[in-house]
Amino acid sequence: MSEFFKERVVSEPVACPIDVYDVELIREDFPILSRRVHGNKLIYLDNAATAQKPEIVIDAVSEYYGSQNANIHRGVHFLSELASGLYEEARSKIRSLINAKSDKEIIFTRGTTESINLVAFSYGRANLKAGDEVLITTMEHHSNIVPWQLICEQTGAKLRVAPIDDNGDVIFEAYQKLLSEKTKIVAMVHISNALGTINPIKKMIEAAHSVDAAVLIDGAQSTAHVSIDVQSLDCDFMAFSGHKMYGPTGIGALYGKQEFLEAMPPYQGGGDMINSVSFEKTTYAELPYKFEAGTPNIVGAIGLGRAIDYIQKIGYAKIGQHHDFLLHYAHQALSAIDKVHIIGNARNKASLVSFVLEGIHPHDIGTILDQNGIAVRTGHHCAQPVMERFKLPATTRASFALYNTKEEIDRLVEGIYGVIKIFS
Ligand code: C6P
Repeated sequence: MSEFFKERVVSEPVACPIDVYDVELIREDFPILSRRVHGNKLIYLDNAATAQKPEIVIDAVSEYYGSQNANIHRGVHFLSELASGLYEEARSKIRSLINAKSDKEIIFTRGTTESINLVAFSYGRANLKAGDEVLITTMEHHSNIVPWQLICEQTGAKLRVAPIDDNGDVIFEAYQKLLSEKTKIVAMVHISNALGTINPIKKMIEAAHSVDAAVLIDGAQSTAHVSIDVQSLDCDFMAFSGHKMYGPTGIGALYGKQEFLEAMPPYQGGGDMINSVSFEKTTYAELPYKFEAGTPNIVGAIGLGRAIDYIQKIGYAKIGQHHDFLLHYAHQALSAIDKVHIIGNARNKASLVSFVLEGIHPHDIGTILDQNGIAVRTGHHCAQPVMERFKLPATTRASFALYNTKEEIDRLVEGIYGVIKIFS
């Protein structure tokens, strides 16, 4: 058995965080949670892949198409102005959520993946050259690896990778050692989707800035879990997705410091991103429109704005406490099962648990759990280097949201005992 399969010490009397709100009331806001799957009550524990949507988000989408639909920034007619206003209001909600200085610093994108590609292909292409380095960590999602590989191939820059330890924490001293005057960009995940690790990004950003590297934070898993203040973090870019924070799919945002975005060339060309076009010379629109070519996902942005309202109504403090409660309960319950090994025991963890069950492939676990109505993710979680680091082909991952309950974790545990029985 590998070194990192050391059992987490569960017998220690750890104070269990207490639950802070009436989760049953919250669940009423999510219509999908009352559906059945294969004849069983749905237990949705795949929130790191995408979260379910509260009624107010679903209503926003239907209201938009039912009574507000028009293209934005193009017409002087009533509906166009209405839709433009709602779209821009959503931008302001994002600005306020992450405490950016100005709406100009919020670019709507399809999500985290597109936001990172925007930075790689605009900022990266303009600023990297042979001999430069881009630093990432071992726990990155493919979305924060492949764009950098592509841009390194094009510019001759080199991709460096900061290692992680057996608990799933970045080895800070090794990270620091990799930083040098060659490091031009540091791109790192805030919360790992495969391990749950919450990285100490403020300290890591400070270290990156000490060598004058620009820093991009992959915040895909952050905005559903923790309050973000980009000014206090002092990151240069942050990418995130709406669908993981109870908003629609196909919408997300890139935060960029205004001075960075001003200096960057456009990422795509088309309508709405120009000031004037002629065959001789085209000039670009001001921020944020310079980076929003073509008709955007208007309804997605409006839905995301509503999701932000929803999160803020509950508040990150309460959400965080509920998540801690679920994480703690799940860790205790899962590690008490013989032959279950939790992968990822970082000092600071978000509410997800990746685990393996000796001798049983995660896909078999996922398929059997599904028959019981339990949705978990199995596989490499688009983080193959993490699997390689732990010498595993895959894990099973249960990821919790603000509507999950302790009873659902009990059902997961029962389901796992059922899997063990089938295979024994
Ligand atoms: N992780 C998961 O099941 P998009 O697909 O662009 O919304 O997000 C990409 C992404 C980037 N970074 C991290 C840390 C992520 O977790 C994700 C998406 C999902 O874990 C789908 S692979």
